[in-house]
Amino acid sequence: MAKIIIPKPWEDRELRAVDEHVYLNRREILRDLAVTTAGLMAGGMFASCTDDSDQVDGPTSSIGDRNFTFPGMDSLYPADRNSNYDLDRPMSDPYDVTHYNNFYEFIHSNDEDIKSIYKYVSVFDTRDWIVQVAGLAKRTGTFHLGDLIAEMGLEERLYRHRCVEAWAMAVPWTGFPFSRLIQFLEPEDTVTHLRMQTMENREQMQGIDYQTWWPWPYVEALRIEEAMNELAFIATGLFGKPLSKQNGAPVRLVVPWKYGFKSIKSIVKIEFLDHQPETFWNKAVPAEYGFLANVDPSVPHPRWSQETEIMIIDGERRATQKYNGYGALVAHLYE
Ligand SMILES: Nc1nc2c(c(=O)[nH]1)N[C@H]1C(S)=C(S)[C@@H](COP(=O)(O)O)O[C@H]1N2
Ligand SMILES: [Mo]
Repeated sequence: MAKIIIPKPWEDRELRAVDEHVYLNRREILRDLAVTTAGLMAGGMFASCTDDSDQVDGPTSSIGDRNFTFPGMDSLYPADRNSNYDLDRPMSDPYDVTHYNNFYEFIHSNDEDIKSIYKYVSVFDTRDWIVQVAGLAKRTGTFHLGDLIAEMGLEERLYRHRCVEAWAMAVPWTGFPFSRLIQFLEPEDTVTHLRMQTMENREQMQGIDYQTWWPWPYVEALRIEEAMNELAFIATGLFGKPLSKQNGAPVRLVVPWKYGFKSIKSIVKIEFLDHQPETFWNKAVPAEYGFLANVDPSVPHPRWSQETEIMIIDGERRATQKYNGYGALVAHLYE
């Protein structure tokens, strides 16, 4: 967010568009992983990462490194695809989606950029994940994420992703509609906003101590009507498997009509409010990151145009679409 990083064309990898069904071909993924894992092992970065090649048929086989689990989780992945949410572009390559990330909690040196976050997440402990629910709702308290997932059920959706820094992807998320969770928690009529907060663990997230100038913890918020919109999605999985840590394991928000920074990762707290709360980027740099942050080609970022976006998959530039192409579903929220 603080700096714009224009992706260079990949030099070390074959440029190829991935057909939307290719990721289900586990042999293909395994081939990609073998290369990745070998590189990581050689660099000694994933000291705690075991060779998972013998588990490749189960959802615990790794696109990235993860450890969240609960009884029965394996049977939930891959979830059935909800075909109401289709793409106008090829799905991004699993390698790109798990190696080109924004997760500031894990950036701990000036030299690091978003292409190296995956190297620093292995210490992130996502076992026994608890989500705290607070504020103006009937069901508040602490919930085991596994219990919530079992209660909500899972489906897969293909969504476009557009970072405020102008890079874009197309990602198959697994999860459930935010509205289903909100209804389950029974908010009071006076609720106007939902506030969400990321894990703040200074030992595991070295970026927090390194970047002392940011207002930790990472916080985002939506208006209640936005959170209830059918597109707002709580993701627990990616490419038919549980989320990898660098993508916000074990549970994150996905709001594809807004710039990526609204889609908060690794959520530990959800709060129902009757006012608009402060949010991380809006508080840190209000002139650059608005509260709503709806994708809009006609509103430039103060330091760059938003008229086009760059597909990470191949470096292709495309015209940015208002509401990231989801206007038919969300434009009425802003009339
Ligand atoms: N907690 C937290 N959530 C976050 C971020 C972050 O730095 N910390 N980065 C955001 C930004 S700017 C983007 S573009 C997306 C990136 O998600 P991805 O890495 O899964 O593509 O996560 C968003 N959620
Ligand atoms: Mo972003």
